[in-house]
Amino acid sequence: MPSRPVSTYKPLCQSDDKDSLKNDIQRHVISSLGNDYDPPRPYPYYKALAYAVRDRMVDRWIYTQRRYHESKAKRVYYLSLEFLPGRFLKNNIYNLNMDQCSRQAVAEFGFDLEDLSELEWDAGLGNGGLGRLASCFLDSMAALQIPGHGYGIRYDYGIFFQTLSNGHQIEKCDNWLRNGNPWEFERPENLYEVQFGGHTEAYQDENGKTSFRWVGTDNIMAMACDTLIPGYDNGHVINMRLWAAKSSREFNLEFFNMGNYVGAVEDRIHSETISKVLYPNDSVDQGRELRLRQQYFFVSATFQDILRRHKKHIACWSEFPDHVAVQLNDTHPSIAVAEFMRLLIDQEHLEWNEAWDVCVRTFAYTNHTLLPEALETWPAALLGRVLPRHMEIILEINRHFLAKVRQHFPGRDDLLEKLSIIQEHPERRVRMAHLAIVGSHTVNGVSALHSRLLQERVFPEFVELFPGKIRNVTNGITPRRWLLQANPGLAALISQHIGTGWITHLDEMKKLAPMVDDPAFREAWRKVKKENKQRLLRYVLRKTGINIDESSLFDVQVKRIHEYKRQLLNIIYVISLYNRLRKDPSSVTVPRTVFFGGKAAPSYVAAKLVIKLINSVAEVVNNDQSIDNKLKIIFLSNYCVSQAEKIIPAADLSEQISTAGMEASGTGNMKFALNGALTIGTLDGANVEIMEEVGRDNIFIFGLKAEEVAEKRRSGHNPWDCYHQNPALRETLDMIRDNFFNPEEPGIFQPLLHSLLEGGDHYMLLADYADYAATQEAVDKLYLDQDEWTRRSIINSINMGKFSSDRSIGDYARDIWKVEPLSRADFNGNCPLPGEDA
Ligand code: 26V
Repeated sequence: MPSRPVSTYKPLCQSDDKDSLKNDIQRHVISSLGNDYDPPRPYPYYKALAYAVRDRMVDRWIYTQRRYHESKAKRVYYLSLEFLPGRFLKNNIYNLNMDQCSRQAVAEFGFDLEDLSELEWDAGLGNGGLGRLASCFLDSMAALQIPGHGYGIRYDYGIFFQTLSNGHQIEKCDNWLRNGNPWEFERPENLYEVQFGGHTEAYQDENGKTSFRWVGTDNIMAMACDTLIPGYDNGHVINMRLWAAKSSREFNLEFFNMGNYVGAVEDRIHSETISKVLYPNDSVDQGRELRLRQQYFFVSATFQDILRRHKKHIACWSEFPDHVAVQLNDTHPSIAVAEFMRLLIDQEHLEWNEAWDVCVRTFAYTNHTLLPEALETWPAALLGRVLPRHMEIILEINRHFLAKVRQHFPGRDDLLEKLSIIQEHPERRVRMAHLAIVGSHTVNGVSALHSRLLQERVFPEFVELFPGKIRNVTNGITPRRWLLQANPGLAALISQHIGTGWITHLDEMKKLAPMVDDPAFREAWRKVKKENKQRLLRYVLRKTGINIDESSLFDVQVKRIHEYKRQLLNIIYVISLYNRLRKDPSSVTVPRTVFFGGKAAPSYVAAKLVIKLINSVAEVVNNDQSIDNKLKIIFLSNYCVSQAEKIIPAADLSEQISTAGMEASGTGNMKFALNGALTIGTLDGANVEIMEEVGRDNIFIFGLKAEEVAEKRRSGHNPWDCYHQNPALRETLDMIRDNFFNPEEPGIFQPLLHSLLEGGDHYMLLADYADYAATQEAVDKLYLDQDEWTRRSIINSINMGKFSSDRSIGDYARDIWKVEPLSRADFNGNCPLPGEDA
């Protein structure tokens, strides 16, 4: 091969000074957007700024990809059906360390960077924690200079847009690409064909060996759309490649020539539905064919892309796992195990055992939930119809696997049924978690407790069979978005005292420990919180027309609405507070504003009813003049990443109150504590580790522990006992029963009461109520001592080092992926020419 010519390319617009940025903004307004630059209008200037920022990432991105290529570094592929990046503008500006000059540049056009940033649509290609985790992880891979790639689907419609009508959730479609997306590069030249349906055929290859091919398929094209993810101030830019579905018929002239023009277009629309919409997947809604097609579509395109990139550089397949690590974000991409086996066997003609060894050494799988109803399974009939060859391969994987089980547990036929990848009853289904476990070298849970419960409760037989395979990597969040960018006041205060090292080494926040005893520092800390609260208050006034008392305790629960997350427990306590206020306003010493935010899956009836209840209670409470403005309830519609950035820095109290043993980790809990909120929470998920880091005295822990929940469920829990023993609770439940908050729609909340009292209180809400209420009183008591509250707020924030996603990614890189960061030296040199390796 001829060697590549030495690059003479010089960056076109790398200068990060204000004037060159201004110049580029104006150039883009004119030549990229075709607008008059005078008078400046906000939207074109937002977009032009985005283009000018993107210009400054492209060179570094090409350069980074070129370094990956030349250093032959091992790479990580993070496969996720969900990413929740939120808005990009400020994130990219901060990561490129361009905030000063960007602010100045737009100011000279008469704009405020914050206002321009608000014009960007929030990219919501995920449901909640799992998707946001994927985006935090990409930020950390870029920050740590780990050769990494994110792969997913470019949905036309992300998570639905939530509005409220008479207190009910209404879903609207999230047409996030309506005004175009200045951050992405569409690559119509970068297409792969993905097969569906058809059937399989056996044939004899040239050596007389029986091989299989998959024929008669319906094919769809996958088009790459790339978004650049810059690392923090390090010149490293990684790629998030999302696939958009395109019809293959578009390229088939014959189809048109047959005269069926309209039919061809219809067919094209049908093909392109594959990447139309993100599934709101956290309700029991399984077995949807389109969802399976989405999973395979994305996996197939991704593997074609990975193999294209690596095939020519490896001497033999057994060294492939030395170059490539693939992380499966939950079971959603786990069909990849069967797909990679298919490629190795049918196309590369490896022997089964050889292929299997390569496969297992390539994959690792992250489990994100213990809830049995949330573990994905596909009807075997459906999988066999959509992906016939994969079904055969899965059965073959299972045959080999069960042989191993028999060998390991002789005579234990009961275990075969438990461990099998195929569930036989009541219907034949493929258990994707089993496929992922068997097909991976490492499986991890996302907090210490979750990983232990996975080992002990969900997969004990797998632990015995594969000792050491199931491990823990505790989740984390990126301090760039969740502190530097979301809370500039606090970030500045911190940097003033300890410098800016914390931005990439969050552990350094501990250097602030001596400041806890400095009254002036505490005062400054309080001042920042106050300003953040004022900012949120203005937002709430704009959005809802409701006036909030800025000195009230801001008590916040924002997350998906789910029974196990127990927003219902929170609102029941709030009703009891209201009752106390009605009887005697002076009995409540701390005014509270209780914030709720979150979406319910559209088909999740109970969760939607909780939203309605919160809003009904809010309506009554917020309009009751007799309670001296001591309680307000705010349900903020359409909770999303950009709204989280406004809410979290303003919170005093963070509600993390899931039934112990049910929240795998939580990541909101980390964001709140990092921003100085105190947590009221159960010993669930990562709350346990947060308590360990901040100290038992600096967190409000209540309720049953995971083991106690299990024990109570076994021995029988009688919710009526709680009802009878607690007059305040009883009064509250009676009010709901008697339609106090919903005289116009009597009876609508009965299903909620029924699940608590008649349905056995599965989520232990009544069992935990008394302790929760008592702990809320301890919260009030502490809040009266503002100085002590602030002290604990600081202690929380400065001890969050462990929960940086840099630590999580460091753990994955070292223990699971075995990849090394590229050294800084790799990033000093000439900019390369754009190469074929992107
Ligand atoms: C899915 C389903 C589907 C069936 C009904 C119940 C149910 C409940 C939850 C889910 C979501 C499962 C995957 C998920 O989003 N897990 C979240 O992952 C976060 C990142 O690791 C973690 O912080 C959250 O605790 C975990 O719920």
